[in-house]
Amino acid sequence: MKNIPVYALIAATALTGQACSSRQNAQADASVSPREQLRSLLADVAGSPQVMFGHHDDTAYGLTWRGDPGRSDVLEAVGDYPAVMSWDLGGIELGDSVNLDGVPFSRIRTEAIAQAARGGINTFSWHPRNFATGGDSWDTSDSLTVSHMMNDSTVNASYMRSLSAIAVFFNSLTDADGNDVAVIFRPWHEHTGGWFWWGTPNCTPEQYHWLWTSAREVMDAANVDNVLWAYSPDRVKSAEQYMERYPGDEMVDIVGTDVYHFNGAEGADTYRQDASRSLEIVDSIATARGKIPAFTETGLEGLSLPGWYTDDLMPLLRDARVAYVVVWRNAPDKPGHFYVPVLPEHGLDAFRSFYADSLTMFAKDIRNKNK
Ligand code: BMA
Repeated sequence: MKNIPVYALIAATALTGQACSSRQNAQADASVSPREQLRSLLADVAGSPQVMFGHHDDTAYGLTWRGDPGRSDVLEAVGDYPAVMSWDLGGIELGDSVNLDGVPFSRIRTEAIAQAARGGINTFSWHPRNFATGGDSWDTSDSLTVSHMMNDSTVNASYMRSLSAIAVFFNSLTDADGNDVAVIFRPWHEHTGGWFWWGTPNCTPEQYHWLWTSAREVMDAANVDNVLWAYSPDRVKSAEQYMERYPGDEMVDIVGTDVYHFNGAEGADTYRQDASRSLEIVDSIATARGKIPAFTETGLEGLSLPGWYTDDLMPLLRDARVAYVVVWRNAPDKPGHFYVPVLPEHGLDAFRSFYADSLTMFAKDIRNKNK
């Protein structure tokens, strides 16, 4: 059992509905791959009243620091690391050594492996440049971007090289014993909005589908077998809208949604309504298709409402069926761009109550679950 990560001890009772305990399942089958162990952990938590808490770039930097070993704004606030850490691969397509937010890919690798060693989970998004224009993910100036990626051999080759670089990165995630570290990959996110070049107004459903299949084909050809794939549109109004560009059951393991809280107190009702509607849709689709539901991104930038974690987020999580929730980053170099409180006036007390509540799971809760 030495080589089995901590979540090996949990199996997929939620998805399979099997009667024996999850611990028995995994012990009976020591050959369960790290990816299936991760799926089992996620399914297990999704089927419970609890939710794992996640934070983007948690141990890479915080509001007032960058790169300090072992540091985390979440750890400093509540004495524990988040259960889920989110990272971004943007910049890997340029061959850069640091990502678009200045985090070295070598550091992301080390931190993701450290997070897995403490029993936690890692999820990766990708904000790639615009392959046709050389602009960033938010460059929507060329509505033929995906068409160029498909049909222009030079643009296509550069995209394929980027996918290969991602495959190399995922294949490099191994623990101290040489076992795969399984992670979540969440490409082409928030496509129901119009701000990214892969968003709904900027490419056709067929082109969006091709983005998924091409990514999947390159990963499969490179034998990447430590990845669960997450589909995460921005807020949606209906299941039809959610499914409009769904790449297919064979392509997706996790269904999620990204819904942010804008406009402070004035925006609270809209946030509650939009998030609960999107999360209900996620739940119904996860149930119908045997997928894992997740709240893949949320947050209130700058925490202008100090009670946000208990007053706004917690009620949503109590009603939703999700395995995890991720809040975005505490940027040291972008004033006001933070989502986890560091100072009391931004709601440290509420965040500590959120942590102490039996609803939420942080890193130690995953470890304790297996004792
Ligand atoms: C956005 C912002 C940007 C950042 C990007 C990728 O939401 O945080 O500053 O570059 O995510 O992390």
